[in-house]
Amino acid sequence: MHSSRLIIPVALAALTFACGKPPVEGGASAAPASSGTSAQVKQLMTARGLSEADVQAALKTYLPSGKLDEYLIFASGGQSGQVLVIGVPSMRLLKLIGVFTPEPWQGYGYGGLSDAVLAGGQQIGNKKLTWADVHHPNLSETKGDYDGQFLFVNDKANARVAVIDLADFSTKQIVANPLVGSDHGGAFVTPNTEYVIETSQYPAPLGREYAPIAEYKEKYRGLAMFWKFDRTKGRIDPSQSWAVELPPYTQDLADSGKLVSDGWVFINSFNSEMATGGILEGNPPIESGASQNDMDYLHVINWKKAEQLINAGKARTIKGIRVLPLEVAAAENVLTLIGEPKSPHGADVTPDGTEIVVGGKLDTHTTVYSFAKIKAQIEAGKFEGKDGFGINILPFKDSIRGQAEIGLGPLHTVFDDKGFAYTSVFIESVVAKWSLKDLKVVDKIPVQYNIGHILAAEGDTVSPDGKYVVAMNKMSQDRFQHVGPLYPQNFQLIDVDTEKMTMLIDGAIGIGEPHYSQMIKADKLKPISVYKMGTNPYTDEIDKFAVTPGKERIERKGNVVDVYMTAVRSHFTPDRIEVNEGDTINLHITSVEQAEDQTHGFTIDMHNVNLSLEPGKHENVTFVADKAGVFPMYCTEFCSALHLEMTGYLLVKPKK
Ligand code: K7E
Ligand code: CUA
Repeated sequence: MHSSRLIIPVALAALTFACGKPPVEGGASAAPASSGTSAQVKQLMTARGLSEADVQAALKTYLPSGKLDEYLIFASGGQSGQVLVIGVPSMRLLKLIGVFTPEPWQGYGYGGLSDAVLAGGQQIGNKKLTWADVHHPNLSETKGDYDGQFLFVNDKANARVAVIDLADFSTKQIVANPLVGSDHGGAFVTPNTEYVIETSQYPAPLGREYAPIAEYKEKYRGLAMFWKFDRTKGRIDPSQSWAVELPPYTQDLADSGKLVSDGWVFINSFNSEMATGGILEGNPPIESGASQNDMDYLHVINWKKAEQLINAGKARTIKGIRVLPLEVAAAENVLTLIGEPKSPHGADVTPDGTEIVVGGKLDTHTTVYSFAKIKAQIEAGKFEGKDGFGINILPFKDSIRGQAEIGLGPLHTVFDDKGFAYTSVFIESVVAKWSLKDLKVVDKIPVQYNIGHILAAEGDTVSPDGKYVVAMNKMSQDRFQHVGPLYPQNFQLIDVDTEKMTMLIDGAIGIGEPHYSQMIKADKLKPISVYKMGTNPYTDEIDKFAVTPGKERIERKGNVVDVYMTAVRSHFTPDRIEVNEGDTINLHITSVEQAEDQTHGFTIDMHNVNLSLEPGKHENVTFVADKAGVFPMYCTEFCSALHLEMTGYLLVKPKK
């Protein structure tokens, strides 16, 4: 229990300061206890049942109208296939970026240029993928620090990676991995974003081929994909990308080395038993088959060496991707293994790049591996043996600095600026703060409930900020109003600058299931406000069909009709399109607005076309007018007082 006398005046002092008066020296005793505000605030606290701690938390998270958040979280939207942008400390949802799933407000996947981006990842026959299981968003880095330019996310379900340009917060590219059927250790970047790393999860024959499950050990494989990122183009270049073949151990999470460990990648894994289930055939389920051994394997990849070998022609090309074969990776020590305690999850490199922290789902420890020890042993050829695939195994005891006793079910670890690590502890439902110096837990805070990932302000960079940690909780029973049997997930904002960690606020996430997020200082982002007139946002160039005011027209060649249209408050020109049933219509439409936040939308009745026309943006739409009739077109954004008048007709004359 806190003493109410002490803290209310502190809160009031802060309120007074916020109102423009100077803070009172001496805090508690000097606060204007008799002022009207004080009595009112006290009354309000009583009426709402708020403690002083609540008021402090409110003062730390409340943003008056017009005040901006200090940080932005880029959060996985989970099965929604999207990315959430959330402000900190307010925890307000600022945007939902359409990535793998069509998003109507942004006109993403509704007839315009974005359709080609979405189609980029649709690869199996005629099966159109319309969703994804987004796990890990990662911001682009320069020298190991977030640079605010790009965001990458992986789709675990279909093994794809997307590139989002933070100049306009929109998805520019989706690449599908032609070699594997699921991914997890992605989309992590190397410290200068040379590569976006995507490692597989469930082993399968490379190249998405068939092989009987009885041939698991011989034919099934894991993979570490290195997607080459071309920063000037802002796109992944598949032709320059390559991969390293891995044993079928069910690789899990990955992280890039940084600073001293730049050039290396670390991946944990959780099924060294190579269990394949077969419950009906009398075998144990995968979950127990995969938990027999006391140790699984941390995979250590020397990617700079792998890159040299690839360039030296040591690769085998599968489905157009150069793959460094397992035998070569093993023989050259591009890939080495180290034991890691039972069913690990999470592999996180410390900000100084010297250590790798691995959580042990079924172990109570996090294990801290020393990169210096790992490297020295690889160079000296000091191995304790080989696995069944001929890969050298480093001795566990000689590769670690130690283990931190964390609690039940440690998963992921993030870092602050003061030498502390924060680990999410799933079964115990806490965040454990521990010192990297002596590996001792110094504080724990309960979370509600069952935390998965955890994130910290700039927490994956070479220079974390401290300040905030967010617990990304899988369950939220009793935290929010009941909304049926599928509960919101709960992002809890935690202040880590206080002596003991303090809970600040619950953030209900109405889209699931988010896995990972990253938090960047907002002033590192430099998004544009308007596009240059006529810009095709997917080429970043002025579109060759861009329309300038006065040049609007309709051109007919046989049964192909090209419509050159502009949008400006509050009309489309032309506003009447007359065609014949069966005509193909190419609609070229440019927003000729240049004023900030003046967005128009464009839709045509019954044609499943919906565009977002931000100022300056150009869109091209092609469709067949296959049904005679009168179809209203209108603007879908309330753009002006005469927004409802921003309309017109598509008139399709019936065939005679
Ligand atoms: Cu732990 Cu996919 Cu990173 Cu979920 S993962 S929590
Ligand atoms: Cu333009 Cu409404």
